[in-house]
Amino acid sequence: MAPSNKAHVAVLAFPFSSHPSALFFLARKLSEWAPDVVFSFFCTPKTNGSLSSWPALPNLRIYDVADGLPVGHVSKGRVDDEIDFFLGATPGNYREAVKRVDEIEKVSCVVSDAFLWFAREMAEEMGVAWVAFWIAGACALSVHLNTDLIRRKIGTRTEEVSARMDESLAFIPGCSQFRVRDLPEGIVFGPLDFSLFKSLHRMSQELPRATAVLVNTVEEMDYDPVLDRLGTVLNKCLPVGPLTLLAPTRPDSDSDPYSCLPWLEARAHDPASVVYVGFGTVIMPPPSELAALVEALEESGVHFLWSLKDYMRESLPTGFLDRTLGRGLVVPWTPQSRVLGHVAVGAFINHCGWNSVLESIAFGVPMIYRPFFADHRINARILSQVLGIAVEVKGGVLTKDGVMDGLDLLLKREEGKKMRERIGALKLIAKNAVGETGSSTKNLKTALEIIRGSAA
Ligand code: U2F
Repeated sequence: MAPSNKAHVAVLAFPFSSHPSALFFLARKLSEWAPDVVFSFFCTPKTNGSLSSWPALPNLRIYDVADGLPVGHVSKGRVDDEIDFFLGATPGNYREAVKRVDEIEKVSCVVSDAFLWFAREMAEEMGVAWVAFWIAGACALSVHLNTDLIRRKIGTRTEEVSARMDESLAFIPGCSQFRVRDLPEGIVFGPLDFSLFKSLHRMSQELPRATAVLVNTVEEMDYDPVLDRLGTVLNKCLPVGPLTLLAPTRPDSDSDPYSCLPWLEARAHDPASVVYVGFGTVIMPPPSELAALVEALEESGVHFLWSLKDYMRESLPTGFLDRTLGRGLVVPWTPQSRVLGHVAVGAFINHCGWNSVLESIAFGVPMIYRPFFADHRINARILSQVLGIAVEVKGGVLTKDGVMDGLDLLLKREEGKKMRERIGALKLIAKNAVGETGSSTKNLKTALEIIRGSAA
């Protein structure tokens, strides 16, 4: 091992959905701010490959960790299986990879996705600080951190939980607007023995021991009592979002191979008239809901841009694309942030994935949502009950009438105008937070000090 006083940060990413690119961006931001600090980013080969379009930085290195997939594994397209294999390979895969770089240049701090709870043990064994990054919102983090309490109060047996679905979580400070049914799977319902849910439970026990937890939210925007409470449970809670706005350019999501932006430009004369549809990187509505959405888009006569994975395109009814030619564009990938920032876009139909939510806020576009799993229902309640900037599709699932009603509300009615005003105010708050003296910038600088400090 070469003795060195130089700070060397091991960054451990969780390789699924939008997690790795968010942490990679954070690592890049810190690398740019601190050229004297070395950052070693660890993720699976497939994900690392997808990050290769980013320009290289001299102090940011990328290393592979094993993905745990059996040799010759043929993907059935089920992300749960891949997560299972991956978690089966942890923490050994990270330990091995980090040990190799530590032998060459001593690691002085571990930064990890909060999901990777074992980073605490690794950091402790190396005698360095652990800084965790929670990619989602403060309320979702709060309910996870209270997993044991919620289980004690509500139980975990299917019959007892089903009978209490409408009870409030008021026993958690700041969470009175959430009901048991809004909880992410794996806390009191869902397959509690699924490897990811077991990991999240461990995470809830380990996070209070992290030196600091960075949260992808905005101090002035998130639901105050929750952030205050997190500040007492965690050693240090640092809201550093929205990451989207901290990112000047993101080659992974900014490129526009399907010419969405010129298409939107042709609608620039009619501000807030186009609806953008996108359900993130993991889920896709079931076929019946997809069909209802198609009918609503067709019958409403609105202009729409839809990010729809290629394998789902085949499920679109025959003739739909031809019939909506000119007023609809369906593509497998969009530069989402830039789309939401375009003047022509007036509504976003989404699943309440936290990044999509923050991006919509960052660009002032009100939402129609259909939550599916994980933190979606919690996020949904904040958007409608607390912030008043989104509307749930009537009945909670995509139906033709529900979607058409939502579109009418957002694009035409007074209520939609009010939502636009409220989200416009939040847009400014988010923008200020990432300004030179804004709270998120300040918090990220504090995080950097912690990271550097542990080099001493
Ligand atoms: C998981 O959410 P997802 O990754 O499915 O969805 P989002 O959090 O909304 O993030 C999607 C990101 O992918 C980008 C988009 C977002 O940054 O801008 N994107 C794009 O640029 N172009 C496209 O055509 C499609 C997507 C999980 F399901 C949620 O529960 C969590 O809230 C979330 C964060 O943990 O991760």
